[in-house]
Amino acid sequence: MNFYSIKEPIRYEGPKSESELAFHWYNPTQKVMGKTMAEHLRFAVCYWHTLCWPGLDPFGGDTFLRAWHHDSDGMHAARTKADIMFETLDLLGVEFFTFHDLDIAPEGNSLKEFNANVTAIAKILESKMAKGKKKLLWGTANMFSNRRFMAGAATNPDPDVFAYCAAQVKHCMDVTKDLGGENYVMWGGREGYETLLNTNIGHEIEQAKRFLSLVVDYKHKIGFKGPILIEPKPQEPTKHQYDYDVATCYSLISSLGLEKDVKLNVEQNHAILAGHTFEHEIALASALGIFGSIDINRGDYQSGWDTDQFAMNIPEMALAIYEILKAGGFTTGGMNFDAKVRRQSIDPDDILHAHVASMDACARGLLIAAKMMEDGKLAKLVSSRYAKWNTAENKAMLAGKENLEQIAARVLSKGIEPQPVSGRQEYYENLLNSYI
Ligand code: XLS
Ligand code: NI
Ligand code: NI
Repeated sequence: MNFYSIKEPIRYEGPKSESELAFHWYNPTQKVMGKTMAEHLRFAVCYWHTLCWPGLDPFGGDTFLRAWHHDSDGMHAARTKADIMFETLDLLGVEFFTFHDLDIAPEGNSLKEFNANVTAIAKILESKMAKGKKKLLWGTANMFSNRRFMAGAATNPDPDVFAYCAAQVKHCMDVTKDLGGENYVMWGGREGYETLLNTNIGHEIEQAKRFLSLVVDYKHKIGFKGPILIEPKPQEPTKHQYDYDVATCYSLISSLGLEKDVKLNVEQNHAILAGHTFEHEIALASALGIFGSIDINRGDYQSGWDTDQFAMNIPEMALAIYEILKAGGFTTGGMNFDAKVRRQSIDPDDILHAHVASMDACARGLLIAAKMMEDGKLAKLVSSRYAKWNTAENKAMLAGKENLEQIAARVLSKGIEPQPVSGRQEYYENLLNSYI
């Protein structure tokens, strides 16, 4: 039984095509700066928004009425979801997918049962992946839905919850490795607090650090090659989350000296919730040497929560992809669609339209960003802004070859008086528009 109305994979037909369900810009085999679009963009379909979310909001329930949400046999529902995930990947021509353990299999009545369920479904996924030439971008453990996590996962005041999380993550890492997952993600939605009145922040941070160290040790123990990716988010569901943004995560990672093993999964919606732009977060992660992957979506600029809409804003994509190209492109990372159709988009095909539209927007962003790279005007302007740092004297200053006193003496003896130079913001902005 097919879930969608079409059976043949959606094709690239070019910008002039009037087909509703075709790629107009995303042409997987088209070469851009020496790589194909598919190699650049590395799209992944996520399990949770695509197959698990039933369309509810705080004021209303299930609008999608998908059969498997009402299936009393949890393992049967899990097999249905697996079938539909691979149907989706095939129709879209997408190579990767992502999941939480709880997305792919039912919890059962104990961790033992949950692990067995996850393992059984992973076996099914494994054979579907081999048959369809599909790959796992990353796996992750859901440590936020069950009520046991209401006061936190690894940062819960109760050490039994910490230990339970260790056991759950161990199993999810094993499964991710068995499926050839390219990364392992940790998003700490409950790692934070609701009120300081009942919270010992120092203790909770110590717990978070211990947990991350345990995970990295285990990654080495099992020979998991990919990085651990932390996904920063400032709030929601918790009022204040410890993995607030890229800068905050860097301080956690670098305090443990784990910059080689732990990178970041940057999400657009989380970036804007933290008061940043998406491109800021990508650029900063890259500058700090911890850029890993992205969750591609779009937050609403008026709402203060994670609306997880499909990314459609082409100039915004261009700026984000420009930063990714500057960073050298993805290695193990990719673009995971952490995005859901709106709850009024109740037709199965809406899921296809959403992905196709967003993949086209990303492809256009890529083409624009590649023009910016190849033209090189922006990069040249920026490097000329910093050109004075290339003199021997200034290089030495940056390298720490002079102390504060020596610098002060040099300024006074040479009579150095800085001459302000225009930042030319409007010129830069116009230059950006010329590529779009
Ligand atoms: C929630 C997060 C979540 C992670 C995976 O806001 O984006 O979906 O990507 O746990
Ligand atoms: Ni996400
Ligand atoms: Ni999110």
